[in-house]
Amino acid sequence: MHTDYEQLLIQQDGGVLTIIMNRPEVLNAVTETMLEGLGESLEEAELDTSVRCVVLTGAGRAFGSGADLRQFAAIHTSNEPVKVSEHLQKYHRVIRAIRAMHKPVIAAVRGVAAGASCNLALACDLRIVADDARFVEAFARIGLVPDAGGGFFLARLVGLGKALELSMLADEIGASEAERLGIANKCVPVAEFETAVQQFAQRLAKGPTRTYGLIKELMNTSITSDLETSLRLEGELQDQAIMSADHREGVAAFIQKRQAEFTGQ
Ligand code: T3D
Repeated sequence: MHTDYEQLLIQQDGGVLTIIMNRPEVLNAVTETMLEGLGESLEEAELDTSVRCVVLTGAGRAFGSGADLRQFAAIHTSNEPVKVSEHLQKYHRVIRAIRAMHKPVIAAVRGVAAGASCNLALACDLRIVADDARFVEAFARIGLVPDAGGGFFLARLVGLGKALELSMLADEIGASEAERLGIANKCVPVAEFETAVQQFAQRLAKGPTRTYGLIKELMNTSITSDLETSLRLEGELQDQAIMSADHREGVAAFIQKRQAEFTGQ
């Protein structure tokens, strides 16, 4: 893995690759440089067979404060029309890489996750949060619509009514509310956060990785398809899963009354 990025720290421990957004002085506000690094490192992680789980997190006291508003302010000093949709392609590359990755991607959220940073967390497969975590769809506070995938993932995670409320009022929700709404999969005390994230990620990294990729494909497809499509796809994917070494290992471990040792194949 290439680990030399200007605004990211990349660490690998066994099968767990941790990508840390690293601008703690501005609560990891997102820039083009950061997005390019995220896109590139996530695409590399997909190809690297030694990586079996990815953790996305922020350096310091926050996950991320959304788009860098100082860069926005600089854009608005000129009266030229701003075509932000082209710039958003950089977020979309990151979101596609997360969703298409054939291995689990966890957002580890401590402190605030605002605006585009909040929505990058929502695009991940699972979210483990510290009890000081705060989520805020901050866009409407500055007259913007939710971007960075928020229009897709938020409504699917919390339902349409709640998604509209969170987007229009742009109020913060805390960790326990995020857990109640299904945004957070697991909430832990801040003092235990780093250990809990690593335990959670290492557990996933020792799982049947190839099957996890198929599970992602099934669930990704289910949110935009009908029953018949999903039933057909589950058959196709199960044909692949049943031929995997990890399926054979899982059955053998059950019969031999021992813990399964998955290789990810
Ligand atoms: O890129 C695109 O075109 C796509 C569009 C994306 C749109 C968005 O993401 S819109 C949402 C943008 N984000 C926001 O509106 C959030 C702005 N920040 C805040 O409201 C607050 O900072 C927080 C609620 C996130 C955290 O509050 P708090 O009190 O914990 O921290 P703070 O003191 O406000 O922030 C600490 C420092 O980070 C501070 O710098 P200073 O004064 O110590 O030098 C603050 O200015 C800086 N900071 C925080 N957020 C941003 C930021 N600097 C640049 N951009 C930010 N988004």
